Amino acid sequence: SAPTLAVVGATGAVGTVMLQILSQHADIWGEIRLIASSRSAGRKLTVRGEEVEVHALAEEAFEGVDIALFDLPDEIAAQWAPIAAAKGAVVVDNSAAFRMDPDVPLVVPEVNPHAVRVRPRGIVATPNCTTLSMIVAVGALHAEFGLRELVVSSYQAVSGVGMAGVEALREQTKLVAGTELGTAPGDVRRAVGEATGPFPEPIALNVLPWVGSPADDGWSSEEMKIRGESRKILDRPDLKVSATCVRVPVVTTHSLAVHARFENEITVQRAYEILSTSPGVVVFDNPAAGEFLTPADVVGTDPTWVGRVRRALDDPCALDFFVCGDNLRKGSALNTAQIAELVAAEWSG
Ligand code: 2RA
Repeated sequence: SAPTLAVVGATGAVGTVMLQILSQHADIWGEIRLIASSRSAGRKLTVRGEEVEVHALAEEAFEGVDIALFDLPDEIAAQWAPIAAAKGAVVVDNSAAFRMDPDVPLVVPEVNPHAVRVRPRGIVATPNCTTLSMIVAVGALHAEFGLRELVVSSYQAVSGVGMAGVEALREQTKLVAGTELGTAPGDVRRAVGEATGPFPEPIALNVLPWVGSPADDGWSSEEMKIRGESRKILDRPDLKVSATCVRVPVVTTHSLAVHARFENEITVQRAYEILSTSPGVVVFDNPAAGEFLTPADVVGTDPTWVGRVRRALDDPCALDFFVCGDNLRKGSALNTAQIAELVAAEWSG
C-alpha cells in the first residue's frame, strides 16, 4: 500500500512550502500526517486540498509512519530523528544535526541519488539551503570537467533564518521607507534601532557579511557548511572551497557568485550545453539584451538558475557564473520532498 508520510515542523517557513509542494507533486502517499510543537497541535493546515489537523511532536505520533520529513531546529532534530527512526520511519532531515555524520547520506537527487540507499541510521540528510542553491549546477559541471576548487560569495535571503527573518526585514523596511536614509554613517542603524531581529546588524538598505554562528579562525558556520557539504555530496573530500556568506535584503531566494576551477580546460559553449541539458538547471544569460537573473524573479520556482557564465580571463580551466535558487523550495522543502520520493520508490520495488 502507499507509504504514510509525516511532515514534522509543518507550521514553519519550510513546512508551509512543503505542504504546497506535496499538493502539487504526483500524489504517491497514503496518509500525510502533520506534526509540530505542542504549541501548534490542533491547528488545521491544508494539504492535497484537505484540512489536516496538526499532531503534537511525541513518540506515538510516529506510529505507522514510513517516511518522516523533518524541518526542526538542530537540537530538536538531533533528539527526535533517532526516535522516529527507531519507530521504523526513514527520516529525511533538513537540519544540520546529521549532515556530516559518515553514517548519514547527504543527498541531492540530481547529483548523488545512489547515496540514498545506504543509510545505516535510517536517516538521510538534505543539505543547507546555500549549498543547495548552487550544487546542482556545480555538480553537472563537475561530472564533465572535474572540479578542483570553488570560490563562492553568497547573497542570502532573510527567510534563510525562517519567519523571524522575514518579519525583521519587513519591520525594518517600514522604518526606512520613503526616507533619505543611507547617506550618512549610522543613519540606517539609528532609524532601525535595537530591533534587528535575528540579525546582528540592520538588514534594510544594507548588506551583512555574516551568516550563521562563529566557527574557527574567523569563518562562519555557514561558510564551513558550504565547504563540508560540497565535499561530501561531490565525494571529493579534498576539494578546495573558500566561501564568504553575506545576508542581503531579499525575502526568499539565495544567490551565489561562483568561481569554479576544473581539472580540464573549459569552454563557455560546452558549459552552456551541460547546464542547459541538466535536469533542475535553467540557463538565463542575456546581458546583451539588458536582461539579468535576479532573486526577485526566481522566487517561487523550482530550478537552479544560472547566468553571467564566463571563462575566467586568467585561467582557461575556470568558469565564473551567478546562480539563484529559491532557498525554501530547492534549498529546503523541494529537495527534501525529492529525497522522500526517491525513498518511496523503494516501496514499489
Ligand atoms: C540561512 N542557510 O540562510 C541558512 C539557513 N539554513 O540563514
